[in-house]
Amino acid sequence: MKSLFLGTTAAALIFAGSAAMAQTKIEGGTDANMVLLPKFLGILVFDQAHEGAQEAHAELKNGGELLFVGPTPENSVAGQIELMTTAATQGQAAVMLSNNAGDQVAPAAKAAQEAGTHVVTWDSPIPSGEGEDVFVAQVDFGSIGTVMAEMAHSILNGEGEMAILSASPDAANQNAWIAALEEALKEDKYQGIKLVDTVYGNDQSEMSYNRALGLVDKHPNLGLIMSPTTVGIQATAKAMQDEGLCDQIKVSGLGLPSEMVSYTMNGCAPEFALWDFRDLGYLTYYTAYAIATGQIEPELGASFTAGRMGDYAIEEDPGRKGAKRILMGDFTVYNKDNVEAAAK
Ligand code: RAM
Repeated sequence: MKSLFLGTTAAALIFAGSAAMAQTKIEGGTDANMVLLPKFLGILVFDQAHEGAQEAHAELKNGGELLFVGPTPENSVAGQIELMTTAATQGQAAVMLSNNAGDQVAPAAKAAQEAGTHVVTWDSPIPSGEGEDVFVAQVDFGSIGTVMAEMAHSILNGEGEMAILSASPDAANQNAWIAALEEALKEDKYQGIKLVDTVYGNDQSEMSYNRALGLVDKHPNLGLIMSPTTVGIQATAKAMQDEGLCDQIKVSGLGLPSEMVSYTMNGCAPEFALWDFRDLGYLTYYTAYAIATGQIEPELGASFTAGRMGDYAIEEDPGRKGAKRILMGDFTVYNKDNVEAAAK
């Protein structure tokens, strides 16, 4: 009896082990036309994601086309919806979308899926998850709230007024991160930090610059502007520097080291965070290609090896009920000790 019991347990363990290791190695060589669709063209981090996608495209010897198309900044919502519809009409195998259109893009994304075009989101998901095969999440969205709360705490020494300068009001990623920050700020540790305002610069430099100055006028006791966008944080830091305000109002959020290095070294933006957009483009391409070529199903538990980046699995998205994500990983916090090396 005893040996039978052990035998069954051992068999179960072996079975569980082999199931956990069942990674699909993605084979290249099948043609699939794919579209990388950022929020809009002209943002450096999206060009970096494109480079990562191009790397994967070459590595997988995809004889199909990789298109990089996006709307103009002023027409982002309508433009994204139109490009999604066009991709479906063209019979593209997959669209990789960084969503700047909230749930307004969902009907077009659903129609694309019904026409046989897979929709993989990255950077910014479709909030409802409708019309989306899976979301490639750069980092855990909840943890961004904690990281921003921590940076605010260390910059303000635990006490002071903070305002948020975001991207566009329809940007699903920034909206989720702001909600996560507000949640994190409820902790006792952060009770000295007062969030006084949230404004939107639409990921456009000049508008962000002006909105940052608007915050300064409106809030005489402001100590920090937290900007969870690479465009917003750079424009805000420039505005504070141009006005000679860096001693009074600090800047933090999500930024690109090469764009932020001078503001970190001169003290305007002592700390900020980000992840690697090239890796995000590479992993997104692998995911979309694996799905579009039928090598994995976009279902919970599907797991695969994404080239140089290793193993990933589709899991439930803790932030969006019923939606699925692949979690890329962690991000880096930059300060004067590491920003110069990262900016190279
Ligand atoms: C901007 C975009 C992008 C976001 C980064 C942090 O470049 O809004 O979607 O991920 O900031």
